[in-house]
Amino acid sequence: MDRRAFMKSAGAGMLVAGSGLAWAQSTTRALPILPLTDLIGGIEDRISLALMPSGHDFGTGAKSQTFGINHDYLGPVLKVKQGQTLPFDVTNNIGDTSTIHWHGLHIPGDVDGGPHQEIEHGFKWTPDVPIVQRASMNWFHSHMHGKTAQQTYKGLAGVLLVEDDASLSADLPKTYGVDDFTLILQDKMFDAEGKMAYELSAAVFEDGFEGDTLVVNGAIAPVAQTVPTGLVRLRILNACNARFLGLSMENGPITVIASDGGFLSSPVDAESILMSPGERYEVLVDMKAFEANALNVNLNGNGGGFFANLFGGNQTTTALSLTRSATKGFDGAMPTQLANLEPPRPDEASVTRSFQLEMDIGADLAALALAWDNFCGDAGAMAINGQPMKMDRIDEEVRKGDTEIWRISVDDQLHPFHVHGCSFRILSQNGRPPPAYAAGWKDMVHVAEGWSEVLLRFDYDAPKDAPYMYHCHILEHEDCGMMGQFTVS
Ligand SMILES: [Cu+2]
Repeated sequence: MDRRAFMKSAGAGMLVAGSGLAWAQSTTRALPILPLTDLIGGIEDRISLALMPSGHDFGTGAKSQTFGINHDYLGPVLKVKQGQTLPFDVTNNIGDTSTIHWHGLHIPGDVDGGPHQEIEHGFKWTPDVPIVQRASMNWFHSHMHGKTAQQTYKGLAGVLLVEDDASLSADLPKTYGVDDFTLILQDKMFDAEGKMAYELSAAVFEDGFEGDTLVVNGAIAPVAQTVPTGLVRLRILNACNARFLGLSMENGPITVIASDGGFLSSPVDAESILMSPGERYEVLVDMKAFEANALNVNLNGNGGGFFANLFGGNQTTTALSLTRSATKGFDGAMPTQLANLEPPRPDEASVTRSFQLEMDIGADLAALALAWDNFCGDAGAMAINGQPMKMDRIDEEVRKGDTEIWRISVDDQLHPFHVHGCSFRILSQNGRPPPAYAAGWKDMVHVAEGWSEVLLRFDYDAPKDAPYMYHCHILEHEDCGMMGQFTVS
């Protein structure tokens, strides 16, 4: 084993051996339905999002110290419509500076909520966010440079569902909490008292922080829900800091209807799907076909290491079990056509850029872990194209309206790459065509051996003082400097 393979294995081993597997899987809890703020009918007041410290019981019987947005852990599900402008009042009372980034939205840099739109403790940020894009599942989370991992893990995240005329009239399940569910999947570590834990070490910097316990909407899995007989829609977000999740159904294939940026052209049946941190997929479950079904999650979607396998790390966990009731629900059939999705046109690209993600640029990660209070500081331990993220350096300048190809490569393990300000199409993922479920609109791409290529276009301004970001979505890597900045004009 080389050094990195050993670090990876040792890290996984410590996590599994030193932890509370006992918290998991012993009880089935009810699926928490995240509170919905439905703004489809119109927006009368400013939309308040209050970031605050709180306490939350994930199901261990103990209250963990958390952050929440209007709630004790995570935020509301906001449902909005294409054409609206969202007047946000984001107030920060967490005791530290933060930001809220709208992940997936096609919006100008000055309202994007990246590291340059800091909200100091006790202050309010009031962006007017235009919703221009098609129906899609987006989310919002802390993007505070150096502290994104810690703040998002503690609960600064929520979901933003964009609908449009087509999605609102589509023959799909859309009764929230009845046949249409939003699921936020996360992995957590709990200490012996059942309190959520987060600690950085050299190994954690290498892999990103991985917990051993799957949590769904803030409750330890498995969770259960009774549903009507008919089609059921699951809108799923992987909000883990670092874990790739392998998703499958207990019975039958997993049927994917939408990816990060919108509907696929038609439903795609897969045996399993691999979901990186930051990715969203929408899935339909046919509850006429089976009396009961379950969404299963392999916590080692990216394979795990030697110790992970040794300690039973390659386990598949039930995330959500569904039982049908006698109630008649959404009566439509499985759709055959969802959207008009043209094949990507790489011949339209006028610029190609290359990005090399780098884990090891010589920093002492163990010293870094000791130096800070469980965040990455500004030490620049990781890089893209040899440069760790610097707030005052612009790395790329993009011309508005140009179509470009971005080619991303890595020096070792699997990383999820995210670009702000657009949705893109994947031309190749690790040198191969993307799986059919990832061939539609995306803002995340997996990068391992070989390279991945995406086709993108930026239509909004991002000036020097409010640039967009591109970065690894393993949050500890991002915090450590695996991020760059670009302007659009
Ligand atoms: Cu990474």
